[in-house]
Amino acid sequence: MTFHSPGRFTLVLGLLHLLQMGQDGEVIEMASTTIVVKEIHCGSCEHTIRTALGYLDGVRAVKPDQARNDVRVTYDETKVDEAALRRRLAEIGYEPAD
Ligand SMILES: [Cu+2]
Repeated sequence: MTFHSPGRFTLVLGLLHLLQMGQDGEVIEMASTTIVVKEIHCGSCEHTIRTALGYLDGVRAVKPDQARNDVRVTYDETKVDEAALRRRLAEIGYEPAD
């Protein structure tokens, strides 16, 4: 499952924000965050996290990292916020660590 197409990104503003052209040409500001969770055991966990967060409206990209026990998420701040991402992670068994 793919949640974004890197070729569509047109501009990177620092490390935290991206501007992306929407299909009708408007500029959507995307936010990114990295959430540390207590443990990501394996590649199957990574898949579960990608799928569960990817179904939330406004989530564009999910990059779980098993080695670092964290999840990098790129999302549309007008549709979803970090609290909702953290709640979803906890619901599926990956409690945020901080
Ligand atoms: Cu696992």
